[in-house]
Amino acid sequence: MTQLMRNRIVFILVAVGAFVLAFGFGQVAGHKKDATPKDSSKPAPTYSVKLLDGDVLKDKQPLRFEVLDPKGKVVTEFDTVHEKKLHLIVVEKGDPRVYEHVHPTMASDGTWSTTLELGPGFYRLYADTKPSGADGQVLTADFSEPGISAGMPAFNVRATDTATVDGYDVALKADGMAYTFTVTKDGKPVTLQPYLGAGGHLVGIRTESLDYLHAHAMAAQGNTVGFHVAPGNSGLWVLHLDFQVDGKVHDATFVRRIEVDGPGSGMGEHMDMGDMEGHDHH
Ligand SMILES: [Cu+2]
Repeated sequence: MTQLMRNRIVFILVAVGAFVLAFGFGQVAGHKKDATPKDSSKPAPTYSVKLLDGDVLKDKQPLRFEVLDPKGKVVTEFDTVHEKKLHLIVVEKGDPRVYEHVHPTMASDGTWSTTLELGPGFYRLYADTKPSGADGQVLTADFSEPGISAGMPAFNVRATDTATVDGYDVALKADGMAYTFTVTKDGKPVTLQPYLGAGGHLVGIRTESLDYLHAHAMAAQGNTVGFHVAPGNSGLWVLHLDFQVDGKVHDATFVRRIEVDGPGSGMGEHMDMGDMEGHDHH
């Protein structure tokens, strides 16, 4: 089998997986379950993301979008949360280990834009933002980048408790929902720096349903940073630890099977626990 054929097969598998995700789980991921059923069968209008160049992104074309309020009006006023007005997380839908966390810029008319370093694939974006006067929002949209995938290694469904990124070794110790990460380089502890107003950021994406969680660490202690995670649903989660050393941000990726007691909330949570840095949203 030629490399090209292999790549094509990988791409087809990714495509099939993404369609299964889109149609099989889209309903679950797209709507927050309502705790108190209302008379109306229609969901209340909410904030949304509108992609401005369609849902197919070609050749490193910038991603451009607007945030619309429940009436469909473009939002131009946002509160700063963790030093940014909007945090954009992008994952590959079939393999959430493929991940970007960027901070798009907004033009005065409310057009957000950013470049992404993605290859061909099927993606979900999470715009983590707080329109002024509204609650914090995690808004999602899907897009794809056409072409032949370079071919990711097979998805490793075994839980991992170590990760290596850019020469840094990161070890995870989980005690219930308390997750502690320790970062070393060449066997020696490093000094973690605050990143975007926290000791570290932890983004979790549940495979299949693509639930989202974002936790902020307490201030890092030397080379150790701790989180309390609160996933809404049991399942296989991909965790991305964003940490900063010597002015550079790194992403350590873990796969964890997380069991949650009782019925899940359905959507994961944006949580902000034990945050010891001062923030303007408090
Ligand atoms: Cu961010």
